[in-house]
Amino acid sequence: MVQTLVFGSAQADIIEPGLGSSFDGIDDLIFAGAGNDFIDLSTVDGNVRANAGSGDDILLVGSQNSIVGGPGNDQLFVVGNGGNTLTGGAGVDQFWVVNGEVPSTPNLTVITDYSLLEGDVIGIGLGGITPIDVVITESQNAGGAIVSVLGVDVALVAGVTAVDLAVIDGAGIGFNNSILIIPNAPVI
Ligand SMILES: [Ca+2]
Ligand SMILES: [Ca+2]
Ligand SMILES: [Ca+2]
Repeated sequence: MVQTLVFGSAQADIIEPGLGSSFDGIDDLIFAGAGNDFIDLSTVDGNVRANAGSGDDILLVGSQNSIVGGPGNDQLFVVGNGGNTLTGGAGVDQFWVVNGEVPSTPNLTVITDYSLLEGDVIGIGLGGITPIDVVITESQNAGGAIVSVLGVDVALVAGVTAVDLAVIDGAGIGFNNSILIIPNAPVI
């Protein structure tokens, strides 16, 4: 259990385990700093924590990790089997909780700060998916809404209720093979 601290620069950085350092990602702590950073932790299944800082960042994450987009319009992608904690921070963030594959067993990725006011978006990217494949229900024991894809619970969206969210087909707005979950129209 060696914890490596990894620091980016004030410019755009590419950070991934094995690149130019001894860090393997597991149990490590990453601060990317300012700039539009790209952090690829898709191969890491184990307690890596990353904060992308300011800038419009892209983060890829495997399983059982915790990532923070920070200020800016960030894109967070879950590539592994789930169980991650995602925090977008200020800005219009995209939380892609399914990318090409639905986990075989429920393994909730928690979105801690989905913001209806900022218009954060939850994405489900999967060939052939249609809006009826995505169901949003009230969480029974944790405050939030559960996102289920093809019958598998994949995400807990903390701090919102199911009726706050709307499911739309992404194809009409340039996201082919994607379902997007966006803030429902406000009740007047
Ligand atoms: Ca940086
Ligand atoms: Ca950021
Ligand atoms: Ca946000």
